[in-house]
Parts: sequence; C-alpha cells; structure tokens
Amino acid sequence: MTQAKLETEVSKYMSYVLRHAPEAAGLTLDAEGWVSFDELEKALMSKYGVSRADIIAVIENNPKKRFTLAHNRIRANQGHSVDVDLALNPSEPPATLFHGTSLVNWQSIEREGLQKIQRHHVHLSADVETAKIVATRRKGEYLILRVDAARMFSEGHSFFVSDNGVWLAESVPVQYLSPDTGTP
Ligand code: HQG
Repeated sequence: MTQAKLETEVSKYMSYVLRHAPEAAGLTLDAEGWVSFDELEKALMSKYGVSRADIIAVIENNPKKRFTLAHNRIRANQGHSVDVDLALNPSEPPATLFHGTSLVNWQSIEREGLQKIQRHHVHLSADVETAKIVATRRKGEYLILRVDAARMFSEGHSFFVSDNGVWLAESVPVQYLSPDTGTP
C-alpha cells in the first residue's frame, strides 16, 4: 500500500473511532471528546503498524483538519454521533452559509428543514465549494442549499464553529433555506 493510501485508511479509522465508536479501539472519550494520544497510538500501532510520526503526519496532512492534537490528547473536531460536548462557543456566522445534499432529500427538507439526523449538529460550510464537495460524495444528483444565516442568527438561533471551520447549528428551519442557483 502506498503511504498516501495508508494515511487515508488510518484517517478514516480515526474518524470512525473518535466520532462514532471509541470502544472499537478499546478507547473511552472524555466528556469533551478527548482521548489520550498514547492510547490511540497503541491501538493504531497494533492495527496498522504505524508509528507516532506516521500518525502525526495523518493529522497534519488531513485536508480538512479533522483532528486536534493538544497536550498529548486528541479529538475529532466535528461529526460525532457519540455523546460528547465539544464545548464550542456560540459565534456570529457569515451572512450566508451553504449545505450540500442529494436532490432526493429536498422534498423532506422542504417539509421539516435541515435536521441533524444522527450527528450532533447540522453541518454548514462558509463557501459553496466545500458544500459541493460534500454533495458530490453522495449518490445521484446533488443540491446546494443556501442558508440565510444572518437572518437566522438575528432571529435567535445559535451557531457554533468547529476548530476546523465547519459551521454547526441545531437545525435549519425551512424559511432560511433556498436552493442555490449560483447567483448571489
Ligand atoms: C440530510 C463530512 C432529508 C443532509 C462533510 C445530509 C460534513 C435530510 C444527511 C459532514 C434532512 C445527513 C457532515 C431532512 C438533513 N430530510 N434529508 N429533513 N435534513 N438531511 O453525513 O452534512 O468528511 O450526517 O442533507 O464534510 O452530509 O466526515 O451530514 O445529506 O461536514 O469530515 O441528511 O461530513 O465531513 O448526513 O455531512 P450527514 P452531512 P467529514
């Protein structure tokens, strides 16, 4: 396996473990999602034979900066389904945010707004390109939604931003959504 392929595989497994299934690697997350880096290293070493330096390369080369390593602890920056509280501070969002999804979801989104489904928050991007990347990873035709974050915020909804720049909200009621037509 090439080094790049190995890095991707390790990164995917780290996302799985740190967001959804720490017990799969014999780990326990603390209340804010952190785990000892030494323990994660042990688990990755036995599964993939990777060294500490390899794991640090995975973290540093991750295109979306999905992990934070600090004080010998590591956590995923967003995307959890397990019960953690990332203790993010509410922030004022940019005027417009974007969400990429499958076109087939639109009927249901139009009825009930964007819901967090199995994650802790709805994930939104500050730029349309990122939303497009999320959308095109899904099957079939995609849809980019524009979120009127300025109005949503002024009407009392909270926003949070993860350490890697993903905007998060509890939900997005449909009155703040419109399909993105490419024109501002
Ligand atoms: C959809 C990746 C029907 C929603 C990305 C999405 C992201 C509805 C799916 C991160 C709905 C949930 C998260 C409704 C929402 N009816 N469908 N009412 N409300 N949906 O994976 O945002 O690579 O939980 O549109 O970059 O796609 O993992 O969320 O299609 O930041 O770091 O239900 O995953 O990041 O899917 O992706 P997900 P997402 P990572």
